[in-house]
Formats: sequence, structure tokens, C-alpha cells
Amino acid sequence: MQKISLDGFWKMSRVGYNESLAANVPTTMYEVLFENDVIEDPFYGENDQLYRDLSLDDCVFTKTFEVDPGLLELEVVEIEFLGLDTLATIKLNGRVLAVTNNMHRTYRYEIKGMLKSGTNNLEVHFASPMRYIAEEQAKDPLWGVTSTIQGYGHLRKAHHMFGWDWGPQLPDMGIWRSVTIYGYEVGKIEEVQVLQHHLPDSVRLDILAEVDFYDEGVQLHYSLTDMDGEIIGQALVSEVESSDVISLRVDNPKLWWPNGYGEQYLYTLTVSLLFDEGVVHEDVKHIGLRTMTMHREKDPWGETFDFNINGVRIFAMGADYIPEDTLITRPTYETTERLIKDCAKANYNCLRVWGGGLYPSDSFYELCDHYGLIVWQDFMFACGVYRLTKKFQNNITAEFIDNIKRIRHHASLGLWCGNNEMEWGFVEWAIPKDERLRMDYLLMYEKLIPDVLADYDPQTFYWPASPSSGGGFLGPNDDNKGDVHYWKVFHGNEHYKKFREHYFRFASEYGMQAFPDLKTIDSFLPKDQYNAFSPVMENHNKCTDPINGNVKVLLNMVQEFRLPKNLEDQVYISQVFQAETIRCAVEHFRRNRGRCMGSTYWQVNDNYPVTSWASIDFYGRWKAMHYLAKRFYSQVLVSAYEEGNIGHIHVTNDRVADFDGTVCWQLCHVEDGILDHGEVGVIVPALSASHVLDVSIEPYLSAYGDERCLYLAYELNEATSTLAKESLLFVCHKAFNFNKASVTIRVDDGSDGLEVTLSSDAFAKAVGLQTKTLDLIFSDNYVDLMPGETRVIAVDEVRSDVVLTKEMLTEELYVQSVNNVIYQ
Ligand code: BMA
Repeated sequence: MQKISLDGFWKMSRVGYNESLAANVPTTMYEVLFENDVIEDPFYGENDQLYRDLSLDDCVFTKTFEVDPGLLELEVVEIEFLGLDTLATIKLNGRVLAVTNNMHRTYRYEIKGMLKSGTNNLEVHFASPMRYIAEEQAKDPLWGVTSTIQGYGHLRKAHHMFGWDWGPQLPDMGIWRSVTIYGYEVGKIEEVQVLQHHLPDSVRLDILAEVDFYDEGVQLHYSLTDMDGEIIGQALVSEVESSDVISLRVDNPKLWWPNGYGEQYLYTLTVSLLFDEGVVHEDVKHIGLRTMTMHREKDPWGETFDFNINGVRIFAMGADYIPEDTLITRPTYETTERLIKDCAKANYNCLRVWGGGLYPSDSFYELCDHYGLIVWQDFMFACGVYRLTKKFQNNITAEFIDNIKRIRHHASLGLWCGNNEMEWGFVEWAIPKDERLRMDYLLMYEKLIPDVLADYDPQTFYWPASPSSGGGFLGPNDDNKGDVHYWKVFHGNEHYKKFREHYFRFASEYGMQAFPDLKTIDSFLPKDQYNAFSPVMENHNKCTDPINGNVKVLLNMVQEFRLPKNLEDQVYISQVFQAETIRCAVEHFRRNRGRCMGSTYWQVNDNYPVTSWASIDFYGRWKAMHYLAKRFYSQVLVSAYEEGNIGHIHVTNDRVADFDGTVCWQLCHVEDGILDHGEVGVIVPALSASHVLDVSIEPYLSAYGDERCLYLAYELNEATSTLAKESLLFVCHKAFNFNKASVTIRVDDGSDGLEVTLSSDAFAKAVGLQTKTLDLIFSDNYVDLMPGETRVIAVDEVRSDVVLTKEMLTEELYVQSVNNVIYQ
């Protein structure tokens, strides 16, 4: 096989402009314009609005490349486009090779007859997606959500590129994945599918290889190796058919588990096409041996809905994932790894890939395999209706097949899901009643996709929509069945503690917005706009229906906190409130393990520096919520909640072994210190939750007047280590009698890098360690400190390009706390 990469240097020009700009493919128009200084940073100020209409122009990418005469002597020469966004006309040496219209597809064409020896010219012309959807929408208006440019349902292009309630409207175009020419002499492996059959103490792998060959003398070799490179099984097939099936048996298999439940063991399967004893083509896959399905069974509350992996009922803990950058070709393996690692660090075991974006890169799935994140994979349909014409059906069917084949072997793939919120939309939203479109909905998600999956990935569970109760427009957002999106708290202004009144079987979306890190705000905000409601700050909140999201952020946080006077403190309190809200929900769900079995909060990441529901902002900076996620998603969780004058303490154990430890508690007064305390031994069986004890403040109320100065501190210990230290108020934060706290910070050399020791003279809430300019990740943050207590926090990662010294860190650090905020 010969391979010529056509990535790298191309030229781009917009039609009607006299320009020729360097384009480093894979890349897109906005990125090229930005890199060539034709436009400023589209993320600064209000630039995104200014640049939106650049997408009304067409643009052309061109490349010249050399072909060696040897290539033309091969049997088959193909060109492969892994991603063209979207309305592309491809010309090779002046002749039209193809016209494409789906960015989610892979396109391959035989080009031998069009290539010449020597210099060749490839041109890809992209027609404006904005003009296209406007024209189509005028002919056939299709319903869609308000935060985006209408008509997106007409085009197989990531919907969020037309804008979403967390991202700008920059409908880009370009060559967004690699372009490669392949030449084959003897044959090629078209695809390899692996089916797993788990038997007692062994796994049988049925491996199906589709082969296209032009010479009878070919052989197929299959080999499976373990992580030490030892061969576990192999087979040689001499009489190759175009469709070849063999079985390999793995005795005493090492299973793949999600993060926290065991090892992420991966075997390597290599299928090689041999000729004359040499390898002419090869397909290599890393596969994890596991059974994975959704456990659905009637129970007293309705129906269970949880991942069952290797027979263990998993509580899914994670968040929803959106595309990583508005300029979609910028993420690299390293940036994706940083994100996935941050998920694993926060004890996630699951990510939901939301349907309004892109089918992620291969690296994304490899990283999820490696870090143990179960992937809930939506097909790319969201918040819109689609007309199922024959052409559209053929187009999406090809898209499904391309992506299913690419993704299906990943150990992390947990389920396929038809779409985001469309079943719910048809039932409960103001979508115009149209029987034909409802029928198209059913055909797409309840017939077409299941039929394709039956052929291409029969072993992965399919779910028709998120949320859904199983399909057919039957109670799609029912608390007691399937998954739920609960938006009444953020979008409906409901009190955040209402989460505790629901026992969702699997909460796949719910969230609270917060401002991003101050350094991130500084990256887009001119100094004279330093106010939550300045035009630029409002522009960097894309949730505008019915009012700008920043209004909601402040409105929501004053449920619980007083209104901070300046933007710095509003940023901090918004983050603490976001974290508290999601903690309140998750801890409640986890106390009800068995009934509730999943939480993917909306959302882990951003694709633009923005105020949003994300727990990690666009520049990878952790908001308070991500630190809290590390705690509320920890495998063994101690949680407490107040009910009137009682504090209830629970322990949830998501380990596969029993938990044996102690809970210590102290009932305290802000001035008088500890009023009462206790310690209880707890044994919590594996995969269960237990109520440990109740502490009442009743006996102290008469002496102290009211509950505003009383709090409950509690901790969870195991042998000699403390797993968690938290505190509970009996009133909301805005009513509590916080004393001003003098928090001291000391920096020391620890055994494993630098350490920060925090201590406070008063009971201090959500003490947030901040850095002025550097990007650091701490082992913990936003901690509550008892008076006199010292807390050691390690610098877990230095992400800025510096060698961090003690002096530098001392100079960089400052703390915020709920106590010391200056309120209005
Ligand atoms: C849900 C999601 C997204 C959206 C989020 C926040 O509707 O599916 O479409 O960004 O809520 O509004």
C-alpha cells in the first residue's frame, strides 16, 4: 500500500476576494482568516457577531501535489476525505470528482483515471452554509431552537456551528479532517467488526473482516495480543473470501472496567492482509473485553435504567460533552487528553456526547477507553425537526454507517442514542403540529437507526432519544423511566433544592450557569466593560431567551447568596452557587442509589470563552464545580442535607467492596465553637447507600436564638486517612452569620511538589485558592475550614509554561471565601 498525505500546506481564498491565504489543512475558513491576520480573534469582545456574515461567502481550498509514476501502476488508487464541512465541490485536475453535503461523513473516491504523473491540482469549493439553509428554510420552514440560525435541520452540518446557547454563530466551512491518497496493489481490508461472546471464564471473539482483493494469493492473519505484547490467540486464513469470519478464544480474560470499578484493560487485535509473506494492508484495533448494556427492569418506582457492565450495575457519574472549540480543527490529541483526564480526575466514569455537535475524533474514544469513561453517544440530531426525504435518508444512512464502523469497537462505547430532545420536543414543546414530520421522526429514530445498528453494531444498546422513556412519544421526560432532562431549575427559575424532590432514574441533563475564570474573562473583556451587564459580558453569555443569561446567573445565585458588589466576587459566588446546586442534586441522587443510577450534568466543557453551565471553561480552567465534582463523584461519598432543624448524614459506597470506616461530626457555633460531637462506625455494603445518623440543632436553638450561627461539620475516615471533610448550614448562605475570616496561605515543598497550607481563624466557607496569572490545578479547592484547622492542598499540575518555584507561587496566590466577599 502507498499513502500520500494531503494534509498541511494548501491555499484558501474567498470567492470574490483577491486573496490567496496559507491554510494548514485540516483547517477551516475562520481559522485561516484569523491565522493570516485578515480578522482579529473572533473570541474577543463582540467580534463573533461582526464576523458571522463572513459565512455568506463561498471559499475555495487548493493544493498542488506530486504523484510518482509508480502510484499509477497500482491496481486501485483512492482519495479519502475524513471530513468536509459541508457543501463541497471537489475538482481534481480541473474535473469535478464529487459534490458532497454532509460534514459527518467520510468520502472515498477511486481517482486513478484522473491522476497524472507529476504535478496534480486538487480544489475544494465550499458553498456558503448560511445561504444554503436560508434558501431551504424559505422553501420549507423547519422548526428549531432560538439561540441559533434557523434552518439548520436542512443541512448535515454540526448544528452548534450556527450558534447555540453557549456558543457563537460562526458557521464555518473547510477541510476539517485529513485528506489522504491510498494506492493498493494486491488488496485492502475494508472493515473489521468484532463481536464478543462472554462465556464462563472465557470470551469468544468473532471477527469479521471485509476484504477487497485483486490477487488470489492473499492470506489473512489475525492476532490478539495483551498489554504485555504476548500473543493470546492467532489465526491464518489462506482461502480468503471477500467476507471472512474467524473466532479467537480468550481464556481467563482481563476485563475492561469504567473508571473506579477496575482496570481499563485493552487487547490489541491486528488483522493483516498478506501477500508473498509480506503485509500489504493492516487494521489495528484496541479492544476491551466487557459486557455492557442498559439494565431495564420494572421495579416499584417504574423501570430501572442503568449501565450494567460485566454484570455490575454502575452509577454513571459525569457530564455532557460538547465540541471542544468553535474553530473545530484546533483541538489536538493533547488538548483532548487534558479534558478527558480532567474528567477522570474528577472521578467521572461517563460522558454523554451531545447530539448537536460532532462525532468526536478517534483520539476522543481512545482516551475514553484509556481513562475509563463510558460514552453515551448521541447521533448528531438536536432540538430540530428533519424532513425524511429519500435523499436525506440515504445521506444520513451513509453517515450512520461511517460513524458506527469507526466507533463501534471502542470499549468505552456504552450506548447509541437517536437524538437530543426531539421526542420530548414533539410531546411538550411548541413545535407546530405536523403529522408527517412526527412520522418522519418515528421512522428515523425508531426504525431506520435500529435497522442500521442491527447490521453494523448489534451488541451496543440503542436508546431512541435523550430524554426518553423508551420511545413512541410515551412520557419521554418521565421521572420514573429512562433518562430525564431537568431544566426547571435553571431555565424555569425553580429553587435549586427542588432537585431533592425528584428521583430521576438517570439525570442526563440538568445544570446551572456560572461565570468562567477571571483570567478567561480578561481574555475577551476590554477593561472599560468590567461589569456583568456590559455589552461584551452579555455577548459572552449566549443564552438569551427570554433574557440574557447573566441576569439569570445573578438572579439564581441570590436565592442562596447575597449579591456581591464587584465582578470578581460575582464570578466567585456564581461558581460557588453553581457547585452547590449540582452538589445538592448529585448527593441526593447518590443517596438514592438503586433508584437513581446516573448523573451527567450539563456540561463539562465550553467551545468559546463564555458564561455557561460548564464545569471547565474554554481555556481548561476548572470552575469551583469541577473541584466539587471530584468530591461529589468520589467513590465513597459522605453527604449531608438539612431538613428543618435536622442534619441527615449518609454514606454512599460505589466501590465493588464493602466500605468500613467512621463518620465524625461536630455541631458548632460560630463564636462558641464545638457544642456537641460524635463518631460512628459505618459499614456500607458494596454498591449501596446508607443513612448513617441525624444530628438535631433543636436543643441549642433556645440558647442561641436561631439557626443562623450553627453549623454541622462532618468527615469521613477510613483507617488512618480522612476521605472527606465538609460542612452543612441550616439556613441559606445569605442568612448565615459568617464572621470575617483571616485565611493564611503558606507555601511549602511537599514530598511530591509544592503544597499550600490553608488555615483560618473563623469558620470559613468555600475557601477558593486563586492564581493571578498562572494556570494550576490543585488537589482540592473551595474547601470549608473550621477555626484553627489547617488544610494542605497540593499543586497537582502546573499548566503554564514555567518552572514553578515557592516564591513564584507565594506571589501568585490569593484566596476568596464566602465570608470575605464585599456585598452590596
Ligand atoms: C439542553 C441541551 C442543549 C442546551 C442546554 C442548555 O437543551 O440539550 O441544547 O445547550 O440544554 O440550555
